[in-house]
Amino acid sequence: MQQILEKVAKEATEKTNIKLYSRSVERVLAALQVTSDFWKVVDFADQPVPAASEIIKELMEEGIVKIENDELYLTEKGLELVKELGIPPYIDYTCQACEGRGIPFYANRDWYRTFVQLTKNRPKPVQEYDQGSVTPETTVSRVLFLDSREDLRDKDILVMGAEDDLTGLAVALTGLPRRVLILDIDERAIDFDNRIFQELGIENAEARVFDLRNPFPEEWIGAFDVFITDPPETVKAFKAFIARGIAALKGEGSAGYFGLTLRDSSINRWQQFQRALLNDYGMVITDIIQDFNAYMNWEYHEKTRAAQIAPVRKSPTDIWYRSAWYRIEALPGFKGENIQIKDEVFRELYLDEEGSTT
Ligand code: SPD
Repeated sequence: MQQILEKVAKEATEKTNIKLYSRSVERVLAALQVTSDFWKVVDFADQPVPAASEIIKELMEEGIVKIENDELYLTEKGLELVKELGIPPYIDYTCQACEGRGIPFYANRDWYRTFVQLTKNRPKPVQEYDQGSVTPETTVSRVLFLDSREDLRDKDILVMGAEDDLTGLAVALTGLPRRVLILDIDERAIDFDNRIFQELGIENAEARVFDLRNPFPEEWIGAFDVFITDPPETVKAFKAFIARGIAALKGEGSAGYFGLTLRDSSINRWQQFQRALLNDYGMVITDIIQDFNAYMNWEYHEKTRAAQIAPVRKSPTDIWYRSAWYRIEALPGFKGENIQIKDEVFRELYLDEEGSTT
């Protein structure tokens, strides 16, 4: 029986070019015992979409899973398999009050109310820039988290991309940092922020259109206490966003915050990034809060590779895309990279064999 898991993992690895293990198949089988929704299987099993999809297709070949009316079910053989191998159903003990973040977004009701009120007419996420905004509860929790790590008050803060989440705006609205600089390629997000700063007379925050594939000008290097970003999980984006963010940090004790997901990348990619953070950039990872960031579904889903390769045609109906929130801190000898990411097809920043939701 155990050999079936190994066989499925091997075949799925070959077809997706993503390294998968028996454990990956077990995670999918655990999820399938509590949901028939493919997108929830991806969520519960913490597998990249192409991996979850291929594992399910292989399990169907083996007669372990079936699809009825676009819903996934374990067959008799599948039920016997999970029983025999002792694979328990997925269990969710997530704290309902803080949604698993360890920080309740309502700890500062004023920040939450102000943010929700001011962002009612926020721009809609677009596929071109891999946008998919986090919930307002997530954005405000990011600010609370910063504050609880002493990375907010009187700090110079750089927000790099992902401003469809409006994290830079939420940070600036507290009035607590010394300076906030928001960079994003999307003019709509930048105009939205600057309009609010003007209306409210916020003078220490500024939003600028900037393509993060380009190097920072000298005056931004070593100029910030904190950077915040939420890049795609490709190696190119890691360099453009996170390595560049590290280059913008002032010194030891300066911190970086970013999201990494397991929906568009695998744990192998995480290992690669974590090694680079520690060995190449001299940073320490102080926090990883799994599923801290919850993303609202995006309207362009049907046009994505994720939708095309899914074993079902049904679109997600509920939140299923989440990412972990990382905090890293600079140690003596740290160094970032401020290189030009050029001559790349723009979509290569967002898509590779593991990523599929752009
Ligand atoms: N395309 C779907 C939305 C993806 C949003 N980006 C998440 C990046 C996580 N680091």
